[in-house]
Amino acid sequence: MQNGMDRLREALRKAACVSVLTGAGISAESGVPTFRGADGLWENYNVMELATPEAFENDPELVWRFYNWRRSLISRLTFNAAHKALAELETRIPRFTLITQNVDGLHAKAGSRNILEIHGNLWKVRCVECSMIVLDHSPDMGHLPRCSRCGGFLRPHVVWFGESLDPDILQKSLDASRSCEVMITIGTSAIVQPAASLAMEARRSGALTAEINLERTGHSEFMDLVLLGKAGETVPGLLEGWS
Ligand code: BV8
Ligand code: ZN
Repeated sequence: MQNGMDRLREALRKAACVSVLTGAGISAESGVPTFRGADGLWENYNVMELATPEAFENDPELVWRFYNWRRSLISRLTFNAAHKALAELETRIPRFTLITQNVDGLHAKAGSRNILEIHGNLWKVRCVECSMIVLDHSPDMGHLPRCSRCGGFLRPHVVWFGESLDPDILQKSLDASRSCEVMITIGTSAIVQPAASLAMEARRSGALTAEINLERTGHSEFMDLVLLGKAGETVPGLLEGWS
């Protein structure tokens, strides 16, 4: 009986179209705190209460303290072997789409190209007045950064809870989930919607679905393959013996 890793390796070598959905777990070994792990709290705030438009409305300085804390932390971190292996995998698959829930920018740093950042990007800020988007890698944006064009407040260009995803990016993610032969989810608790529904879309469209995670999730029972282990070890293993 072939084990899960062998079945997934074989499917990847034959596939013309592969989609991958990543979550906070793929960045955990880089030192980026996950949302629901023990380190999911910041200064005894619940992240879920800070990553909302209401929190920004009520106390923009507190929300900026939270995001500046994440920016300065992540600015000192780098991608890990799992990010690197996905960038390598992309070069070997004719049509490869990386859909990420993460806003840390580590996939691009590792060399991935076709990335759909469905929850935005921590290194982009957006003006609440004129909607200008600026890429800014400064670790700390200050307590109430302003737009250089119109003086409006700047906010992190990320999708907060209760906000809709960019419709174009969401459509591309759905298309990539429905058209792939293999869909792999890596390091996601499969709780946040609509991201979590993408793997089910792939399954409904007949793709081979695989989950890579430290532990089983609410999706495990629906996946064809469940590979339990650290992303930093399991994902590079997909390339083994594939010259
Ligand atoms: C929307 C950006 C329409 C911000 C993020 C009730 C039921 C169902 C849905 C809802 C509901 N009420 C509200 C909703 C919708 C809500 C939602 O899904 N809520 C959840 C909590 C139930 N969704 C939304 O609001 C979305 N918008 O639906 O729009 C709409 C419009 C108006 C009103 C209603 C609806 C927007 C969601 C986007 C939120 N923004 N990020 C920021 O980052 O600051 S989500 C945030 O959580 C991150 O992006 C993160 O990636 C994401 C999901 O978490 P995971 O990535 O899965 O990470 P997590 O910590 O949970 O799990 C880590 C996993 O890794 C674990 O399984 C662990 O075992 C594993 N792991 C750890 N280490 C490793 C590992 N695996 C392998 N190796 C390791 N080393
Ligand atoms: Zn502006």
